Amino acid sequence: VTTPRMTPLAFVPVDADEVQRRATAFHSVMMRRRTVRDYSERDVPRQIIEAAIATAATAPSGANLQPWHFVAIGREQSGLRTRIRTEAEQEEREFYTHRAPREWLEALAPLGTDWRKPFLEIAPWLIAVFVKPFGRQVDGRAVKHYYAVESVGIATGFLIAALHHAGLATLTHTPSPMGFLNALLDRPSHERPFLLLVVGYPAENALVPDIARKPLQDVLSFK
Ligand code: IYR
Repeated sequence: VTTPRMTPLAFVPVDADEVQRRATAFHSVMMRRRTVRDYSERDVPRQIIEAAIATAATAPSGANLQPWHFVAIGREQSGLRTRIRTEAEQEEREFYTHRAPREWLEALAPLGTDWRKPFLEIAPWLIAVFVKPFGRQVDGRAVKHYYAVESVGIATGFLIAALHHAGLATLTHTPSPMGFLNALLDRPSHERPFLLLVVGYPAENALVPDIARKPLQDVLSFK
C-alpha cells in the first residue's frame, strides 16, 4: 500500500458574518434557476462551456477516480444535432404514446412536456454527460470506479449551478432510453449516458410551468 502524499490545504478563511451573507446570497441566486425548454438562438462562446465543465470536473468523486466524461456539442455540428434530435424524438414519441405508464404521464402533466424536442437543434450547446463504470490503467487493466453514478450526479449538479450562476439557462433532458448517444458521440459501449444538458439563453417571453419547490420545513429536519 502506498503512503499518501499530503499537501497543505489552501483554505480561504471567511469571517462568520460573511459566511452568513454568502450562504443567503447563493440561495437567492439558485432559487431563481428554472428548467427552461424554450431557447433563443443567441450564441454562447465555447470558453464559457469549457469553464463550466472545468467547474463540474472539480466535484468530489469516489476514490477521486473522476468517473465522468462530457461531450459538448455546438450548433455548428448541425448534422449531428439533427441526428440527436431525430433519435431522441423517436424514443420520446414511443415513451409518451406507449411506454410510459399512466401514473408517470400524470406526474409529468404539470410540466407540459411532450415528445417534441426542438431545443435539441435550437440551443447553442448540448452537453452529454457519461458515467464511466471503470477506467483503464496505463497497462490497460480495468480500474473499478466506486460510487460512479453518485459522483457523476454531484458533478452534474456543479455543472448546472455553474451555468446558472454564469447567467445561462439549462434543461436536464433524459431521452429514455438514450443509448443512441454512445454511437452518435463515439463513446465506448461500457459508458452510460447519464444526462443530456441543454444550454443557452431563454427565448424572449419564455414560459415555465407554474410550479414551486417544497417549503424547507418539508425537506429539512434538525436533530
Ligand atoms: N424524458 C421525457 C419525459 C420526462 C420525464 C421526466 I421524470 C421529467 O421530469 C420530464 C420529462 C422528456 O424529456 O420529455
